[in-house]
Amino acid sequence: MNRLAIAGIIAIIAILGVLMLMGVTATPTGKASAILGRPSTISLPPIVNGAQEIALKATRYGTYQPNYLFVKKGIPVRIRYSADAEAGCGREVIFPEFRVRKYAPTNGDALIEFTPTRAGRFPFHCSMQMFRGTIEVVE
Ligand SMILES: [Cu+2]
Repeated sequence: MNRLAIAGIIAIIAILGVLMLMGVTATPTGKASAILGRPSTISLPPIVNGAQEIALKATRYGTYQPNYLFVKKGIPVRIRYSADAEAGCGREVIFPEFRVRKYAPTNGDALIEFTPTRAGRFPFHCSMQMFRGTIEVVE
């Protein structure tokens, strides 16, 4: 092997090392990471009547509030889903991983219920993927 090839391999290993330190390839842990929009600390929702209860809202600004959710694997999740009057297409939310598609009513909440069975980060979004969020299931 010539020197150039060896230098190239060393550079690749160094880049991979940096990416790992940044958490780019990390699996869910409590550590800070470079995942876009991911809070650096995991905060799990309170358990109400046996389910992890979360209030999720589609805002008039084109965002879900909050847009990053943590839940624990194996415990039912109950999301109370609402939307601002001007939320437009964000009134609808889809969680592909959990086969959920719901519309927030004009007044009050839609109930979304599922039990996460595997750890990982899963997207949720409106039908056109303009409103976006992530639900992270931790062990
Ligand atoms: Cu949309």
